[in-house]
Amino acid sequence: MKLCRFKNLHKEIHIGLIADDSTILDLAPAGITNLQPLLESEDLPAQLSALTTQNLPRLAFSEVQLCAPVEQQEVWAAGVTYLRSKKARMEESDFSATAYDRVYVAERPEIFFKSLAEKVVPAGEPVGIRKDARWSVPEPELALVLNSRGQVVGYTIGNDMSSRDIEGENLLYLPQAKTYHRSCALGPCIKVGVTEAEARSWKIQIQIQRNAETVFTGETSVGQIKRTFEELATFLFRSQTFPHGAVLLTGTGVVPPDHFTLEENDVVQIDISGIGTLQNTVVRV
Ligand code: DO4
Ligand code: MG
Repeated sequence: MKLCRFKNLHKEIHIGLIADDSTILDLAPAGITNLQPLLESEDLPAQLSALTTQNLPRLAFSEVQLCAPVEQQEVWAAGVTYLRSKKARMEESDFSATAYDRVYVAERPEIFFKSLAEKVVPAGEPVGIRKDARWSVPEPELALVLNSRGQVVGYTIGNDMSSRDIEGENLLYLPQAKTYHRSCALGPCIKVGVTEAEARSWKIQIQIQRNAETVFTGETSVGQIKRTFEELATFLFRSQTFPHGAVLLTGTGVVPPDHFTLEENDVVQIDISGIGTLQNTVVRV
């Protein structure tokens, strides 16, 4: 089952349950006006199944505008969780190579703050590349949706937009390389009722188009992530509280070749087999 946030024709934000490829069930008449109480539910799949038996209004996708599937959750990101990411970072910077090498095998994962919910870019809106960066890439990542108890209650697609030249120059510049205007996209929906084992069989694919031509494609599998979801969530929640829950990006396993940088108007499409498609154009910010 897939949950989404959407704006209706009156520009009101509602919560929906995606019924099929073309229809959304509007949960507002069932008294559900926010995601958070649902995500805190002890048995979300059962609650959603019960909702499907109600006679709720059905809306066509063409009648709605999807919003990012976050309300007040902070968005965090794990890094260097795939071997491919470790190798790419070590090549990118002599200065930081040892740090990336060590964190890949360390007990404590790399976890960094990525975005406030209100700054998250939804599917269909532009993601940003920094004006002062020369080497910008998308990072297609599975994102864990966590409730306030640190439990994985769903999954969405994340794009951890990054400035590799800034990150490579000095590790202390990581927050500037990772967290800037329009640097985090999430969407299009939250897939619920899926075990970690099932999610690990999903494929992550990315395609970048420039002037209607494909300039990069890449693919990995969620199963290539070195750490378990529970391990990542447990570290995020250590000595920290998230009363609204949190979203945690799980790292990238797809890295374009070193000569590749994103340009304005490129179209980035990320597909995760169990979730759907997150597509955004690129704007310089
Ligand atoms: O420290 C670098 C960031 C790594 C990252 O974002 C990733 O591996 O996805
Ligand atoms: Mg990343």
